[in-house]
Amino acid sequence: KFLVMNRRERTFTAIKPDAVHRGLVGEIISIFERKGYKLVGLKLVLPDRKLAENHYSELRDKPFFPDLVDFISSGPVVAMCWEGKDVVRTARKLLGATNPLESEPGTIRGRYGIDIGRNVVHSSDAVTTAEREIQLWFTEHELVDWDPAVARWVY
Ligand code: 3AN
Repeated sequence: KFLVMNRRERTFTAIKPDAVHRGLVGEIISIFERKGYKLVGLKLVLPDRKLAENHYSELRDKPFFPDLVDFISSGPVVAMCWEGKDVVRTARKLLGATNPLESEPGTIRGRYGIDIGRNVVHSSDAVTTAEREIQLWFTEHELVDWDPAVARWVY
């Protein structure tokens, strides 16, 4: 039972405005697809300040909070929900460290990010955070519960 639950773990991942502006959307989605995760939610959003403030509410006392809210609501964001075994923690590994001096070259941030405030992608930092963020960004009917095993046209 645990294994079944675990395989169906979900996370919220977002491609930030800097990456959308730079044309990195396909590249980033591809990394998650090829890793083996299942895409269950996907949309392009222009977040308003309320959504941005809510998303980063845990950082509201940080000095960079106003800049962070300005940035994330400054352009399109690709909101995604990915599903799979241990996806919350593994997605964070694919992203790499927040600080560009610490993100390994093989990671998304290590490959594409220079600035801590413009760091290309976001992904939930824990299962409980993921639940909150998925609810914040998606309605229930926007999440598609499809089964890759029923694709009979894949030989
Ligand atoms: P992560 O995005 O890796 O979970 P958090 O949650 O600590 O990191 O920070 C959220 C976002 O806030 C980061 N993605 C980054 O864009 C921004 N941020 C974090 N630390 C700083 C900082 N020292 N200066 C400017 N922006 C920051």
